[in-house]
Amino acid sequence: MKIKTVEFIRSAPNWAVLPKDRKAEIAFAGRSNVGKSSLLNALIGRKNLARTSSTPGKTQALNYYLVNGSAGFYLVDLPGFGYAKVSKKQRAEWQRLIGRYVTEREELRIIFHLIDSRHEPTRLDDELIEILRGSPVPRVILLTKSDKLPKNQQRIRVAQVQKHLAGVGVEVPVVLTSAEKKTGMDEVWKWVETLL
Ligand SMILES: Nc1nc2c(ncn2[C@@H]2O[C@H](COP(=O)(O)OP(=O)(O)OP(=O)(O)O)[C@@H](O)[C@H]2O)c(=O)[nH]1
Ligand SMILES: [Mg+2]
Repeated sequence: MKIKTVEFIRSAPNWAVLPKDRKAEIAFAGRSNVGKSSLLNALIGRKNLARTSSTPGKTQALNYYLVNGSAGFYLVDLPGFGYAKVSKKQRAEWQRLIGRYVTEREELRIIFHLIDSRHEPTRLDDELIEILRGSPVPRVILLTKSDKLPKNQQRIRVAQVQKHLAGVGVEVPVVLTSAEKKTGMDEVWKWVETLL
């Protein structure tokens, strides 16, 4: 994928303000702090275009980044799924927006579901797996922060997650990534090219 330009377009806190220009969209979903914004930055080779933070809850709306201008497509950075430190009402609203987005958004071509490579999928990961099961859009699981995992653990972790998914009857590709070390970026772009 040749990336000529990337620009931040808008931060959309609700359905009504999603872009209306019908460009293809690629979404990054996952629980708060899993590394969605960092991965997006690593993919486009920019340090901090998508704002990241060691404190969960940094991304608080659907953030749209336009790649390659008017003939291009959007990368969409989603708010952390199930982020606990906002009000119950706010959390429910985001959850509903994310749920509606992944099931109804016609422009959506791929959903990357990010899961921390260091741990077994959590309850929140499972909740998102269930929501995504209702989506017609192809999805790929990206295991994040693999640089924090000893080398000999990395393959084992991929296999464990695949087994976990098989256990709940979900069959999707699993890719090991690190935004820090840029691991897996070519493979992620390959999925984008295949499904766009
Ligand atoms: N070692 C390592 N740390 C990472 C990696 N990716 C992200 N992090 C760190 O994890 C923390 C969270 O990263 P973000 O990219 O802000 O996570 P997010 O999923 O966008 O979080 P929210 O916006 O709160 O939902 C930051 O401190 C990052 O530096 C990685 O590949 N390796
Ligand atoms: Mg973020």
